[in-house]
Amino acid sequence: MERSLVLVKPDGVQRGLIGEVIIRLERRGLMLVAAKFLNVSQELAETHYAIHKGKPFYDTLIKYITSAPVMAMVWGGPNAVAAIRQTMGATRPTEAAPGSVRHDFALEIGRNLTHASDTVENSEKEVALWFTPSELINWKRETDRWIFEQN
Ligand code: DAT
Ligand code: MG
Repeated sequence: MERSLVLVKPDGVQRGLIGEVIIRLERRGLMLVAAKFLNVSQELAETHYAIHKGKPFYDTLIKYITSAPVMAMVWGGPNAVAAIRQTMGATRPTEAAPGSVRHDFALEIGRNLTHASDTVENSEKEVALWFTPSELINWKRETDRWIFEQN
């Protein structure tokens, strides 16, 4: 099953939007695979955002993600990476599709509420960075056959 790391970043937690993010992913039919609430260490933040090192927004991005707790989750399902990116919306909230989380709840790129893996390759790396194998729950839902064409 394809999986994606999803973070409700500090602004989403502070604004009480953890439930809003979860309800949208649940309603879409995606499956929760893992979840934990944590303060992000400097080291984890730097590894997670290593691809952005050297960019003008890098330092403020690291400060933002380490500034307060985040809700880290793994969600799975068919085409989970693309589906979740779509549900979250484009990086810049003013370019995010109406109905997406970033459109509906955010205004600024530096306060865009969530993170979701951008490719299947990166999703596997991110899942392994944030969670141990034993934290990933492999389970079946009674409704799977009504949501997944193949299961
Ligand atoms: P995404 O979070 O949609 O995967 P990204 O990986 O390109 O976006 O960037 C990571 C985060 O960095 C993004 O959520 C917000 C911030 N960011 C990206 N581009 C930025 C920019 N041009 N100015 C300020 N912050 C930016
Ligand atoms: Mg990204």
